[in-house]
Amino acid sequence: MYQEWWRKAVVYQIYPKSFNDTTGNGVGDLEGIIQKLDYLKTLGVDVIWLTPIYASPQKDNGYDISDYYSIHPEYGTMEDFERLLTEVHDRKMKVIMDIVVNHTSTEHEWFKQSAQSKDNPYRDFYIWKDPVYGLEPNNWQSKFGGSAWKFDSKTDQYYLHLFDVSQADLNWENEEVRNRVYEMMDFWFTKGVDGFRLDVINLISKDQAFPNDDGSVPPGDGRRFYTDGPRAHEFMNEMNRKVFSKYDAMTVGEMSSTTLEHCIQYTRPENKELSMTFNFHHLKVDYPNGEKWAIGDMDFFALKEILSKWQVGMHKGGGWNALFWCNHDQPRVVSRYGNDGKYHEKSAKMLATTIHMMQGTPYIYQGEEFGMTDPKFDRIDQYRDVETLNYYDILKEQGLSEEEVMEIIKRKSRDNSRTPVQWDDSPHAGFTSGTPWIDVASNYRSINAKKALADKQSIFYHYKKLIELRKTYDIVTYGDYELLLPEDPRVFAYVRRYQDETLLVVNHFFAGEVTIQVPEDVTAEKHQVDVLLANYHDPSREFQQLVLRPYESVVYYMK
Ligand code: TEU
Repeated sequence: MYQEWWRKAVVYQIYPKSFNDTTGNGVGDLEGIIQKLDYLKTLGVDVIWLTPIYASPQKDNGYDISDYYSIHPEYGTMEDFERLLTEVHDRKMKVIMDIVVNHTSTEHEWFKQSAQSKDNPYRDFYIWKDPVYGLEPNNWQSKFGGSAWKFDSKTDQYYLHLFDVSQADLNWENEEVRNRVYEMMDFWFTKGVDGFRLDVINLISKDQAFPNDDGSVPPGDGRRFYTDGPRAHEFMNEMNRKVFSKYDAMTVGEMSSTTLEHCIQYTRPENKELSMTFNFHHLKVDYPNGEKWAIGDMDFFALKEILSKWQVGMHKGGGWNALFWCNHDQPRVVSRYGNDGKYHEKSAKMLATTIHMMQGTPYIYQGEEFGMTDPKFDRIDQYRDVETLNYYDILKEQGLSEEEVMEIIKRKSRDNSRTPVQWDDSPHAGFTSGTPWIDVASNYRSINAKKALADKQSIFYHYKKLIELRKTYDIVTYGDYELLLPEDPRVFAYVRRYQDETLLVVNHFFAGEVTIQVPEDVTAEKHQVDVLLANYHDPSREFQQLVLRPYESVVYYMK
């Protein structure tokens, strides 16, 4: 049994820009995080993940880094960061940094040098290609829309950018690039950080033939030539050997469009690569035909099947999951797979239980712990995200009306999760004394942290309890997993088993009432039955035949 500290940890993700502003400039800052550490301690989380706080032109809110060694001035100074680290450590929590090494900002000194001339020593730090018949080197598409290649007339070549045009992909074939990255990671570990969240790290190794993606109908966007690419595991292993293995580090890789097999390889301790991986398959079950920028219903069977496949597969393969519903790129889960109206509180708690009682390390995204919802902005001028603004144009060009486009954006935009944290019911939700960089959601008077803290029945205390259960019961960390009632169209039920203990977790994902029949072998020969957690005050104890109310969720412990 593996005992690394991060297997029992719960992580809290902070998007600094929207967390807490103490200067009145409308943008969150490091001091603002320091002031909320006691709040996080009350919640009970172990690790804080900071999305990028490095110097950046902020075209993609910090995922476009121009200097890995300095703090973005709007957030504070290096001294502020060091103070933050100390304050976190004093409270027996840890900090992981978000590191973006698939690409840098085009304002990074490396890129500026690289763009100077073909014989500049930094030329080979990035991926430059000649035009083919006067056009792009291949048909690969940027994840933010349009071609992944940008022509630079200064040297008559194209550079690759899988994301925004201001985010140029680094050339990982170049050993010098890799060593510079490892050196930079050492710098942060030496400062005292406890690990990294590695942005789109499974995209760093590209097929060096850079083939056109025309093998399928319609043609692909190129991802099959760089996702979990030819040298991805080799690079991860090298990074581990040269950096991570020297520290008691926690590392989580963000894996775009990956597979179970690859994630097992990335995270099996024997392979010496990463601690755990994020994947996104369970967050695409409401994409019609795989299309993000279209509206579809949640496919509940697919949701159960995908999460279960990863639970069973990672456990069997010796890998480790990062568990999450929300992050800064996803709409709020309560608005998406739950109900942000009448059943707001019930469904938020039910969703939390569903994911937190699984095997893996759970992540909570700021505001999720008291049920923040999508803001449902109606006007395009309320949105800030580069991807959203690109797709506004793309969808318009496809002939959709303003109303149709806004309906899609309202449901899909990454800004849904980027509105300021709703701390209280004062102006701007207590986030800032100035004008926030993005509007506060209009429901902040009814949904905010202050109100949640004052009510022992709130969503906040449900999350706190889930964290405590993980600390108290080893089965939550180590138990295996079996999906129950796979054919049930409304209930997500599973069992965890560990030594002589069993957890039965039942989650009703819809309104109305439903009766389920719990298979007899689950309860056979169990003498003690306790309810560990529920979102109604009187959960049924007659659980052979269980009647579940709207969005009802119960965790039973049996021995
Ligand atoms: O995201 C990677 C990624 O592929 C997404 O989740 C992305 O937002 C989605 O494909 C868009 O539809 C990471 C970061 O989390 C994201 O914020 C950055 O914009 C991106 O990398 C580039 O660094």
